[in-house]
Amino acid sequence: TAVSDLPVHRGADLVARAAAVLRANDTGVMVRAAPTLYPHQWSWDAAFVSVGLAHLDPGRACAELDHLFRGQWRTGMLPHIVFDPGETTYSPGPDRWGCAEVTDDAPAAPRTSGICQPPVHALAVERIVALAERRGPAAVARVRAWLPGAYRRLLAWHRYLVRERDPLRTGLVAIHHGWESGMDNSPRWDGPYSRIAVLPDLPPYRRRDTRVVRDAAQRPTQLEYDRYLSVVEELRRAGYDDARTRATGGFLVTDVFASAVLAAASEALAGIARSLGAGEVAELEEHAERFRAGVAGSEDAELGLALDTDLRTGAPLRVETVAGFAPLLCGGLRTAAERDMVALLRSERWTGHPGLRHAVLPSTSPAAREFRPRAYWRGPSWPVVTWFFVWMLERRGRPDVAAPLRRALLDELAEGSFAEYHEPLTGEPLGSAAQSWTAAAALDLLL
Ligand code: 9YW
Repeated sequence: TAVSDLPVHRGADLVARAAAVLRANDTGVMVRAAPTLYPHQWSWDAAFVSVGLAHLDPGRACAELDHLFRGQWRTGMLPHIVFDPGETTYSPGPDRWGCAEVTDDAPAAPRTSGICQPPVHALAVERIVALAERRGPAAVARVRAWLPGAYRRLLAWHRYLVRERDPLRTGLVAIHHGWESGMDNSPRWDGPYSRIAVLPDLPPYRRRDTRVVRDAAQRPTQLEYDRYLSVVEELRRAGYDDARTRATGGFLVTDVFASAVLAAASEALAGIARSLGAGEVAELEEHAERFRAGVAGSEDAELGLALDTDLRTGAPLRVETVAGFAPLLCGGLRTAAERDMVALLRSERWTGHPGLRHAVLPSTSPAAREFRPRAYWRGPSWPVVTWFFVWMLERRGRPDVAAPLRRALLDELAEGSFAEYHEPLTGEPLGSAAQSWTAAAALDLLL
Protein backbone atom coordinates (compact mmCIF):
# COMPACT_ATOMS: atom_id res chain seq x y z
CA THR A 1 0.00 0.00 0.00
CA ALA A 2 1.09 3.52 -0.70
CA VAL A 3 1.16 5.93 2.22
CA SER A 4 -0.16 8.68 -0.04
CA ASP A 5 -3.32 6.57 -0.49
CA LEU A 6 -3.70 5.68 3.16
CA PRO A 7 -6.25 7.19 5.51
CA VAL A 8 -4.78 9.77 7.88
CA HIS A 9 -4.79 7.44 10.88
CA ARG A 10 -2.36 5.09 9.13
CA GLY A 11 0.07 7.98 8.71
CA ALA A 12 -0.37 8.72 12.41
CA ASP A 13 0.36 5.08 13.14
CA LEU A 14 3.63 5.32 11.20
CA VAL A 15 4.53 8.44 13.20
CA ALA A 16 3.85 6.62 16.47
CA ARG A 17 5.97 3.68 15.39
CA ALA A 18 8.83 5.91 14.20
CA ALA A 19 8.80 7.71 17.55
CA ALA A 20 8.88 4.34 19.29
CA VAL A 21 11.96 3.33 17.28
CA LEU A 22 13.85 6.42 18.44
CA ARG A 23 12.77 5.83 22.03
CA ALA A 24 13.84 2.20 21.91
CA ASN A 25 17.26 3.06 20.44
CA ASP A 26 17.83 5.80 23.04
CA THR A 27 20.37 4.75 25.68
CA GLY A 28 19.47 7.81 27.79
CA VAL A 29 22.48 9.82 26.61
CA MET A 30 22.47 9.05 22.88
CA VAL A 31 20.47 7.28 20.22
CA ARG A 32 22.16 4.21 18.77
CA ALA A 33 22.32 4.32 14.96
CA ALA A 34 20.61 0.90 14.95
CA PRO A 35 19.66 -1.43 17.79
CA THR A 36 22.07 -4.33 17.18
CA LEU A 37 24.13 -3.64 14.08
CA TYR A 38 25.32 -0.13 15.04
CA PRO A 39 25.22 0.21 18.83
CA HIS A 40 27.12 3.53 19.01
CA GLN A 41 26.57 7.14 17.95
CA TRP A 42 27.51 7.87 14.34
CA SER A 43 28.16 11.45 13.30
CA TRP A 44 25.82 12.07 10.39
CA ASP A 45 23.26 9.68 11.85
CA ALA A 46 23.21 11.85 15.01
CA ALA A 47 22.49 14.97 12.96
CA PHE A 48 19.62 13.31 11.11
CA VAL A 49 18.32 11.73 14.31
CA SER A 50 18.36 15.12 16.05
CA VAL A 51 15.94 16.42 13.41
CA GLY A 52 13.60 13.52 14.15
CA LEU A 53 13.95 14.17 17.88
CA ALA A 54 13.20 17.88 17.37
CA HIS A 55 9.70 16.88 16.30
CA LEU A 56 9.18 15.09 19.60
CA ASP A 57 11.28 16.99 22.15
CA PRO A 58 13.58 19.87 21.14
CA GLY A 59 15.64 19.58 24.32
CA ARG A 60 16.40 15.96 23.51
CA ALA A 61 17.47 16.99 20.00
CA CYS A 62 20.00 19.45 21.47
CA ALA A 63 21.28 16.82 23.90
CA GLU A 64 21.86 14.39 21.04
CA LEU A 65 24.18 16.82 19.30
CA ASP A 66 25.85 17.75 22.59
CA HIS A 67 26.76 14.09 23.03
CA LEU A 68 28.41 14.10 19.62
CA PHE A 69 30.18 17.39 20.40
CA ARG A 70 31.75 15.77 23.46
CA GLY A 71 33.70 13.61 21.04
CA GLN A 72 34.98 16.59 19.03
CA TRP A 73 38.74 16.65 18.49
CA ARG A 74 40.99 19.58 19.36
CA THR A 75 41.40 20.14 15.62
CA GLY A 76 37.63 20.70 15.34
CA MET A 77 37.01 17.34 13.66
CA LEU A 78 33.73 15.65 14.57
CA PRO A 79 34.58 11.95 14.60
CA HIS A 80 32.44 9.52 12.66
CA ILE A 81 31.74 7.38 15.73
CA VAL A 82 31.43 8.30 19.40
CA PHE A 83 31.63 4.98 21.22
CA ASP A 84 29.31 3.84 23.98
CA PRO A 85 31.74 2.55 26.64
CA GLY A 86 29.25 -0.12 27.67
CA GLU A 87 29.16 -1.75 24.21
CA THR A 88 32.09 -3.92 23.28
CA THR A 89 30.84 -6.07 20.42
CA TYR A 90 31.09 -3.66 17.47
CA SER A 91 34.16 -3.84 15.26
CA PRO A 92 36.34 -1.90 14.57
CA GLY A 93 35.99 -0.67 18.14
CA PRO A 94 37.86 2.05 20.05
CA ASP A 95 40.96 -0.05 20.73
CA ARG A 96 41.41 -0.69 17.05
CA TRP A 97 41.22 3.04 16.29
CA GLY A 98 43.47 3.78 19.26
CA CYS A 99 43.05 7.53 18.75
CA ALA A 100 43.94 9.01 22.13
CA GLU A 101 46.86 6.54 22.26
CA VAL A 102 48.48 8.10 19.17
CA THR A 103 47.45 11.76 19.22
CA ASP A 104 46.66 14.46 21.78
CA ASP A 105 44.11 15.88 19.33
CA ALA A 106 41.65 13.10 20.23
CA PRO A 107 39.74 13.25 23.52
CA ALA A 108 40.59 10.54 26.06
CA ALA A 109 36.88 10.30 26.83
CA PRO A 110 34.55 9.65 25.18
CA ARG A 111 36.48 7.35 22.90
CA THR A 112 35.99 7.98 19.19
CA SER A 113 37.01 6.85 15.74
CA GLY A 114 39.71 8.81 13.89
CA ILE A 115 37.86 9.83 10.71
CA CYS A 116 34.79 11.96 9.96
CA GLN A 117 31.55 11.88 7.93
CA PRO A 118 29.60 14.36 5.76
CA PRO A 119 29.04 17.67 7.63
CA VAL A 120 25.23 17.73 7.70
CA HIS A 121 25.16 19.06 11.28
CA ALA A 122 24.61 22.78 10.67
CA LEU A 123 21.72 21.88 8.38
CA ALA A 124 20.22 19.83 11.20
CA VAL A 125 20.64 22.75 13.61
CA GLU A 126 18.99 25.12 11.15
CA ARG A 127 16.06 22.71 11.00
CA ILE A 128 15.91 22.24 14.78
CA VAL A 129 15.60 26.02 15.18
CA ALA A 130 12.80 26.16 12.59
CA LEU A 131 10.93 23.27 14.22
CA ALA A 132 11.21 24.92 17.65
CA GLU A 133 9.69 28.08 16.19
CA ARG A 134 6.77 26.00 14.94
CA ARG A 135 6.31 24.56 18.42
CA GLY A 136 6.13 27.72 20.49
CA PRO A 137 7.96 29.98 22.95
CA ALA A 138 9.17 27.32 25.42
CA ALA A 139 10.84 25.31 22.65
CA VAL A 140 12.34 28.47 21.14
CA ALA A 141 13.78 29.48 24.50
CA ARG A 142 15.32 26.03 25.00
CA VAL A 143 16.96 25.97 21.58
CA ARG A 144 18.05 29.64 21.72
CA ALA A 145 19.84 29.03 25.03
CA TRP A 146 21.72 26.13 23.48
CA LEU A 147 22.50 27.69 20.12
CA PRO A 148 25.59 29.85 20.89
CA GLY A 149 27.51 26.85 22.28
CA ALA A 150 26.48 24.64 19.36
CA TYR A 151 27.50 27.39 16.96
CA ARG A 152 31.08 27.51 18.31
CA ARG A 153 31.36 23.71 17.91
CA LEU A 154 30.06 23.85 14.35
CA LEU A 155 32.33 26.74 13.45
CA ALA A 156 35.37 24.75 14.64
CA TRP A 157 34.15 21.74 12.65
CA HIS A 158 33.71 23.70 9.43
CA ARG A 159 37.05 25.45 9.86
CA TYR A 160 38.70 22.06 10.30
CA LEU A 161 37.26 20.83 6.99
CA VAL A 162 38.21 23.97 5.14
CA ARG A 163 41.73 24.00 6.60
CA GLU A 164 42.64 20.30 6.51
CA ARG A 165 40.52 18.90 3.71
CA ASP A 166 40.87 21.64 1.13
CA PRO A 167 44.12 23.48 1.86
CA LEU A 168 44.48 24.45 -1.80
CA ARG A 169 41.04 26.14 -1.83
CA THR A 170 39.64 24.07 -4.68
CA GLY A 171 36.12 24.04 -3.25
CA LEU A 172 36.21 20.25 -2.86
CA VAL A 173 36.51 18.27 0.38
CA ALA A 174 39.10 15.46 0.33
CA ILE A 175 38.42 12.27 2.26
CA HIS A 176 41.04 9.96 3.74
CA HIS A 177 38.96 6.79 3.96
CA GLY A 178 35.91 5.62 1.97
CA TRP A 179 33.96 5.45 5.24
CA GLU A 180 34.30 9.24 5.47
CA SER A 181 31.87 9.51 2.56
CA GLY A 182 29.18 7.73 4.59
CA MET A 183 28.70 5.51 1.51
CA ASP A 184 31.13 2.82 2.53
CA ASN A 185 31.41 0.42 -0.40
CA SER A 186 30.04 2.69 -3.11
CA PRO A 187 31.49 1.83 -6.54
CA ARG A 188 32.75 5.43 -6.46
CA TRP A 189 35.67 4.10 -4.42
CA ASP A 190 36.47 0.91 -6.33
CA GLY A 191 39.24 2.55 -8.38
CA PRO A 192 41.07 4.14 -5.42
CA TYR A 193 40.69 0.99 -3.28
CA SER A 194 41.99 -1.26 -6.05
CA ARG A 195 45.39 0.32 -5.43
CA ILE A 196 45.33 -0.24 -1.65
CA ALA A 197 47.53 -3.16 -0.68
CA VAL A 198 46.29 -5.17 2.28
CA LEU A 199 48.90 -4.79 5.03
CA PRO A 200 50.84 -8.01 5.53
CA ASP A 201 50.75 -7.35 9.28
CA LEU A 202 47.08 -6.33 9.43
CA PRO A 203 46.01 -7.35 12.94
CA PRO A 204 43.23 -9.96 12.85
CA TYR A 205 39.64 -8.84 13.36
CA ARG A 206 36.09 -10.15 13.54
CA ARG A 207 33.39 -8.41 11.56
CA ARG A 208 30.11 -7.55 13.15
CA ASP A 209 27.99 -6.72 10.09
CA THR A 210 28.05 -10.18 8.53
CA ARG A 211 27.06 -11.75 11.84
CA VAL A 212 24.01 -9.50 12.22
CA VAL A 213 23.01 -9.31 8.54
CA ARG A 214 23.01 -13.00 7.62
CA ASP A 215 22.97 -12.42 3.85
CA ALA A 216 26.68 -11.78 3.20
CA ALA A 217 25.92 -10.73 -0.40
CA GLN A 218 24.46 -7.49 0.97
CA ARG A 219 27.67 -6.50 2.71
CA PRO A 220 31.19 -5.57 1.59
CA THR A 221 33.43 -8.49 0.60
CA GLN A 222 36.30 -9.75 2.75
CA LEU A 223 38.89 -8.17 0.46
CA GLU A 224 37.05 -4.84 0.61
CA TYR A 225 36.98 -5.07 4.37
CA ASP A 226 40.69 -5.94 4.59
CA ARG A 227 41.43 -2.84 2.56
CA TYR A 228 39.20 -0.65 4.75
CA LEU A 229 41.05 -1.85 7.83
CA SER A 230 44.43 -1.47 6.16
CA VAL A 231 43.63 2.20 5.56
CA VAL A 232 42.50 2.56 9.20
CA GLU A 233 45.79 1.02 10.30
CA GLU A 234 47.73 3.37 8.05
CA LEU A 235 45.88 6.40 9.47
CA ARG A 236 46.56 5.22 13.01
CA ARG A 237 50.26 4.70 12.28
CA ALA A 238 50.32 8.27 10.89
CA GLY A 239 48.96 9.47 14.26
CA TYR A 240 45.80 10.73 12.50
CA ASP A 241 47.88 13.65 11.29
CA ASP A 242 46.03 15.13 8.30
CA ALA A 243 49.14 16.72 6.78
CA ARG A 244 50.91 13.34 6.83
CA THR A 245 47.92 11.65 5.28
CA ARG A 246 47.71 14.29 2.55
CA ALA A 247 51.37 13.68 1.79
CA THR A 248 51.53 9.90 1.92
CA GLY A 249 48.09 8.36 2.58
CA GLY A 250 47.02 5.61 0.18
CA PHE A 251 43.41 6.81 -0.09
CA LEU A 252 42.99 10.50 -1.01
CA VAL A 253 39.90 11.38 -3.01
CA THR A 254 37.67 14.44 -3.40
CA ASP A 255 34.10 13.74 -2.34
CA VAL A 256 31.58 15.73 -4.34
CA PHE A 257 28.68 14.80 -2.06
CA ALA A 258 30.50 15.91 1.13
CA SER A 259 31.54 19.08 -0.69
CA ALA A 260 27.93 19.89 -1.56
CA VAL A 261 26.92 19.19 2.01
CA LEU A 262 29.63 21.58 3.22
CA ALA A 263 28.41 24.27 0.82
CA ALA A 264 24.79 24.00 1.99
CA ALA A 265 25.81 23.62 5.64
CA SER A 266 28.06 26.70 5.41
CA GLU A 267 25.09 28.67 4.14
CA ALA A 268 23.01 27.38 7.06
CA LEU A 269 25.79 28.18 9.52
CA ALA A 270 26.13 31.70 8.09
CA GLY A 271 22.41 32.16 8.78
CA ILE A 272 22.86 30.94 12.34
CA ALA A 273 25.86 33.28 12.77
CA ARG A 274 23.74 36.18 11.54
CA SER A 275 20.93 35.35 13.96
CA LEU A 276 23.45 35.33 16.81
CA GLY A 277 25.19 38.52 15.74
CA ALA A 278 28.43 36.52 15.38
CA GLY A 279 31.39 37.94 13.47
CA GLU A 280 31.99 35.07 11.01
CA VAL A 281 29.10 35.60 8.57
CA ALA A 282 31.27 36.71 5.65
CA GLU A 283 33.78 33.89 6.22
CA LEU A 284 31.01 31.28 6.19
CA GLU A 285 29.35 32.76 3.14
CA GLU A 286 32.68 32.62 1.37
CA HIS A 287 32.97 28.91 2.25
CA ALA A 288 29.48 28.30 0.85
CA GLU A 289 30.38 30.08 -2.36
CA ARG A 290 33.71 28.28 -2.75
CA PHE A 291 32.33 24.77 -2.26
CA ARG A 292 29.23 25.45 -4.37
CA ALA A 293 31.54 26.45 -7.20
CA GLY A 294 33.77 23.42 -6.63
CA VAL A 295 30.79 21.08 -6.86
CA ALA A 296 29.36 22.74 -9.95
CA GLY A 297 32.78 22.56 -11.58
CA SER A 298 32.90 18.77 -11.05
CA GLU A 299 30.10 18.07 -13.48
CA ASP A 300 31.00 15.62 -16.21
CA ALA A 301 29.49 16.68 -19.52
CA GLU A 302 29.11 13.15 -20.82
CA LEU A 303 27.52 11.52 -17.76
CA GLY A 304 25.63 14.64 -16.70
CA LEU A 305 26.68 13.96 -13.10
CA ALA A 306 29.22 15.57 -10.77
CA LEU A 307 32.21 13.29 -10.20
CA ASP A 308 34.78 12.68 -7.48
CA THR A 309 38.49 12.74 -8.31
CA ASP A 310 41.21 10.37 -7.18
CA LEU A 311 43.86 12.82 -5.98
CA ARG A 312 46.56 10.15 -6.18
CA THR A 313 46.11 9.71 -9.94
CA GLY A 314 44.18 12.84 -10.91
CA ALA A 315 41.52 10.66 -12.55
CA PRO A 316 37.82 11.49 -12.27
CA LEU A 317 35.82 8.55 -10.87
CA ARG A 318 33.35 7.88 -13.63
CA VAL A 319 30.56 5.96 -11.93
CA GLU A 320 26.85 6.78 -11.97
CA THR A 321 25.98 7.04 -8.29
CA VAL A 322 23.50 9.17 -6.39
CA ALA A 323 26.39 11.39 -5.25
CA GLY A 324 26.54 12.70 -8.81
CA PHE A 325 23.42 14.74 -8.11
CA ALA A 326 25.36 16.73 -5.49
CA PRO A 327 24.78 20.06 -7.31
CA LEU A 328 21.05 19.67 -6.62
CA LEU A 329 21.84 19.77 -2.89
CA CYS A 330 23.68 23.08 -2.91
CA GLY A 331 22.93 24.84 -6.20
CA GLY A 332 25.56 26.49 -8.33
CA LEU A 333 24.67 25.10 -11.76
CA ARG A 334 23.49 27.46 -14.47
CA THR A 335 19.75 27.25 -15.21
CA ALA A 336 20.11 25.04 -18.29
CA ALA A 337 22.56 22.68 -16.57
CA GLU A 338 20.27 22.29 -13.56
CA ARG A 339 17.36 21.63 -15.89
CA ASP A 340 19.35 18.87 -17.59
CA MET A 341 20.32 17.34 -14.27
CA VAL A 342 16.69 17.28 -13.11
CA ALA A 343 15.75 15.65 -16.41
CA LEU A 344 18.44 13.01 -15.82
CA LEU A 345 17.12 12.39 -12.30
CA ARG A 346 13.65 11.77 -13.74
CA SER A 347 14.95 9.66 -16.63
CA GLU A 348 15.07 5.89 -17.06
CA ARG A 349 18.64 5.87 -15.75
CA TRP A 350 17.33 7.00 -12.36
CA THR A 351 13.90 7.51 -10.75
CA GLY A 352 12.12 6.87 -14.05
CA HIS A 353 13.68 3.42 -14.41
CA PRO A 354 10.79 1.08 -15.25
CA GLY A 355 11.99 -1.65 -12.89
CA LEU A 356 11.96 0.43 -9.71
CA ARG A 357 9.39 -0.47 -7.07
CA HIS A 358 9.31 3.14 -5.86
CA ALA A 359 10.60 6.21 -7.73
CA VAL A 360 13.18 7.02 -5.04
CA LEU A 361 16.91 7.49 -5.56
CA PRO A 362 18.90 4.23 -5.69
CA SER A 363 22.52 4.51 -4.48
CA THR A 364 23.77 3.48 -7.95
CA SER A 365 21.94 3.89 -11.25
CA PRO A 366 19.97 0.71 -12.09
CA ALA A 367 21.16 1.23 -15.66
CA ALA A 368 24.85 1.22 -14.69
CA ARG A 369 27.18 -1.72 -15.08
CA GLU A 370 28.12 -1.46 -11.38
CA PHE A 371 24.50 -1.73 -10.14
CA ARG A 372 23.91 -4.52 -7.62
CA PRO A 373 20.43 -4.26 -6.09
CA ARG A 374 21.15 -5.90 -2.71
CA ALA A 375 24.76 -4.89 -2.10
CA TYR A 376 24.75 -2.08 0.49
CA TRP A 377 25.82 1.17 -1.27
CA ARG A 378 26.08 -0.47 -4.72
CA GLY A 379 22.40 -0.24 -5.65
CA PRO A 380 19.94 -0.33 -2.76
CA SER A 381 17.90 2.78 -2.03
CA TRP A 382 18.62 4.40 1.31
CA PRO A 383 15.59 6.27 2.71
CA VAL A 384 17.88 8.72 4.50
CA VAL A 385 19.48 9.72 1.19
CA THR A 386 16.21 10.37 -0.63
CA TRP A 387 14.98 12.29 2.44
CA PHE A 388 18.10 14.43 2.38
CA PHE A 389 17.58 15.28 -1.29
CA VAL A 390 13.91 16.12 -0.60
CA TRP A 391 14.93 18.36 2.30
CA MET A 392 17.70 20.16 0.39
CA LEU A 393 15.55 20.61 -2.73
CA GLU A 394 12.74 22.12 -0.64
CA ARG A 395 15.29 24.27 1.17
CA ARG A 396 16.57 25.57 -2.18
CA GLY A 397 13.08 26.39 -3.42
CA ARG A 398 12.68 23.39 -5.72
CA PRO A 399 9.51 21.76 -4.28
CA ASP A 400 8.62 20.79 -7.86
CA VAL A 401 11.59 18.40 -7.96
CA ALA A 402 11.18 17.33 -4.34
CA ALA A 403 7.45 16.50 -4.39
CA PRO A 404 7.52 13.25 -6.42
CA LEU A 405 10.55 12.03 -4.43
CA ARG A 406 8.74 12.81 -1.19
CA ARG A 407 5.66 10.84 -2.25
CA ALA A 408 7.70 7.88 -3.47
CA LEU A 409 9.75 7.82 -0.28
CA LEU A 410 6.62 7.77 1.88
CA ASP A 411 5.41 4.84 -0.18
CA GLU A 412 8.71 3.05 0.37
CA LEU A 413 8.55 3.72 4.13
CA ALA A 414 4.92 2.57 4.46
CA GLU A 415 6.05 -1.03 4.86
CA GLY A 416 6.93 0.09 8.37
CA SER A 417 10.17 -1.65 9.37
CA PHE A 418 12.31 1.55 9.13
CA ALA A 419 14.94 -0.40 7.23
CA GLU A 420 18.48 0.76 6.72
CA TYR A 421 18.11 0.31 2.94
CA HIS A 422 15.79 -1.33 0.39
CA GLU A 423 16.17 -3.53 -2.65
CA PRO A 424 15.07 -0.90 -5.17
CA LEU A 425 13.46 -3.25 -7.71
CA THR A 426 11.23 -5.05 -5.19
CA GLY A 427 11.06 -2.61 -2.27
CA GLU A 428 12.20 -5.37 0.08
CA PRO A 429 13.59 -3.93 3.33
CA LEU A 430 17.25 -4.90 3.89
CA GLY A 431 20.07 -4.36 6.38
CA SER A 432 19.11 -3.36 9.87
CA ALA A 433 15.46 -2.87 10.81
CA ALA A 434 14.54 -0.02 13.19
CA GLN A 435 17.39 2.11 11.88
CA SER A 436 17.26 5.43 13.74
CA TRP A 437 17.81 7.79 10.81
CA THR A 438 15.07 6.07 8.80
CA ALA A 439 12.65 6.65 11.68
CA ALA A 440 13.81 10.28 11.83
CA ALA A 441 13.14 10.64 8.10
CA ALA A 442 9.60 9.31 8.55
CA LEU A 443 8.91 11.74 11.38
CA ASP A 444 10.22 14.69 9.42
CA LEU A 445 8.23 13.80 6.30
CA LEU A 446 4.98 13.14 8.13
CA LEU A 447 4.95 15.85 10.82
C1 9YW B 1 29.70 1.05 9.73
C2 9YW B 1 25.47 3.99 10.76
C3 9YW B 1 26.47 3.89 9.63
C4 9YW B 1 26.31 5.06 8.65
C5 9YW B 1 27.14 4.86 7.39
C6 9YW B 1 26.82 3.51 6.79
C7 9YW B 1 27.02 2.42 7.82
C8 9YW B 1 28.69 1.04 8.67
O1 9YW B 1 26.23 2.65 8.96
O2 9YW B 1 28.36 2.34 8.19
O3 9YW B 1 29.93 -0.03 10.31
O4 9YW B 1 30.27 2.11 10.01
O5 9YW B 1 27.57 3.26 5.65
O6 9YW B 1 26.89 5.90 6.50
O7 9YW B 1 26.66 6.26 9.26
O8 9YW B 1 24.17 4.08 10.28
